[in-house]
Amino acid sequence: MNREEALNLVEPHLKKTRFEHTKRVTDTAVDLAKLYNEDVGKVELAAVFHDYAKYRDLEEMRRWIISESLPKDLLTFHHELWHGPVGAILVKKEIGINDQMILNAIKYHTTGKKDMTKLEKIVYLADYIEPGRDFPGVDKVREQAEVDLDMGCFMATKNTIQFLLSKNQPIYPDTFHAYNDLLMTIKNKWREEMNG
Ligand code: DGI
Ligand code: FE
Ligand code: FE
Repeated sequence: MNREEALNLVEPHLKKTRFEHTKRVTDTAVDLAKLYNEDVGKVELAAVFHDYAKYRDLEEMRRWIISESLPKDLLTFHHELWHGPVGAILVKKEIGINDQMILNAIKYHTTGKKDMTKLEKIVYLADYIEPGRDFPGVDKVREQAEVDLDMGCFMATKNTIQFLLSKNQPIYPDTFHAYNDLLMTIKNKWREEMNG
């Protein structure tokens, strides 16, 4: 499936502004894939379908979480967290994508997680820095994204956590796991550079 075919399949599921966001995420993700030597075809598909379930009926998503044995604690957190994991299920069932690497990049694109693959990091970061985003501090993340993929992801996670804290919003455990894991990775890299 090429980019054009994938975009045609996702378009009917999204509002116009979300479809535009999806195309910008895809362009951004492809740039990152080239920069960090990841498979462009896989990155492209994961990015095109990352928000596939964004506008699914909440009751339907609740049913998928239960019937597909997704983590039950999702149900006690904000429903905004559901479209990633449910999206991965639906992209497999409805679009027929079976590549687990791609499905996981969709699954974890909102929260991140511990031990993200390069593909997961690229989609996670592209979603945060695509040119339509206007988060406080996003320009600094865009700069770092071109220097170090882990540093870019770390800054995106840190900003997201800070934003959620400022709004007294609950923070999903995977978001904290992403933060801790990326911080450790960056610190280890610095240590190696100092000793190297
Ligand atoms: O789907 P998008 O709008 O393109 O972006 P997204 O999937 O990254 O994020 C959707 C929302 O989820 C965003 O407003 C931030 C929020 N979010 C991310 N991590 C967490 C979270 N919300 C809660 N409550 N807890 C989290 O850990
Ligand atoms: Fe999303
Ligand atoms: Fe998105």
